[in-house]
Amino acid sequence: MERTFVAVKPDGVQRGLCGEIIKRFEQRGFKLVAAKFIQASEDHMKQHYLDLKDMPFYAGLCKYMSSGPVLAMVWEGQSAVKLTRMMLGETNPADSKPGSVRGDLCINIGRNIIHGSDTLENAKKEVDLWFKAEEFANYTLCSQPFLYE
Ligand code: D4T
Repeated sequence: MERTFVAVKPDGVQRGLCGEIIKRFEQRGFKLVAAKFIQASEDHMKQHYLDLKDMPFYAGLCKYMSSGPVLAMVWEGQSAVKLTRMMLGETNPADSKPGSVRGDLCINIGRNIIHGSDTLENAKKEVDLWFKAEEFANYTLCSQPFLYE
C-alpha cells in the first residue's frame, strides 16, 4: 500500500470542488487516512515547492497557494501515487484528457485546482511536511476485501 499527498488548492476550494474531488477518490477505492482544511503560510508553501525554487513562477505560486485555505489530504491504496497522478491529469489543464480532474474541471495552468505528489519519495516528504503522526486515522475500510484480492 502507498500513501500520497493530495491538496485541493485555494482555487478548487473557492470554486466549491472539494466534494467532487473527494468523491472521485472515494469512488476509485482509495482510503482517506488524514485530512485538514487549513491556510498554509507562504514559508510552508516555499518548503512544499522547494524543488521549483528556480522556476520563474515559484514566488507567485507560493503566494497564491497561501492566499486562502486548502484541503490537505492523505489517500492510501495500491499504487496510490501513480493512480492519483493519472486521475489528476497533466499539470496544464489544456493537455489533460476529459475524465481527469483537471481535464474536466479547470482551464489554466496557474489555477489547476489540485496537487498530487509526483513520486513515492516526494509523497513521503510531503506527507511528513503537512501532517503529524497523531493526525492519521487508523482503521480498516469495510470495502477493503472487495477492492483487493
Ligand atoms: P502540483 O505540484 O501543483 O501538483 O503540480 P504538478 O506536479 O502537476 O506540476 P509542477 O510541480 O511542475 O508545478 C507546480 C505548480 O505550479 C504551477 N505552474 C506550473 C505554473 O503556475 N506555471 C507553470 O508554468 C508551471 C509548469 C502549477 C502547478
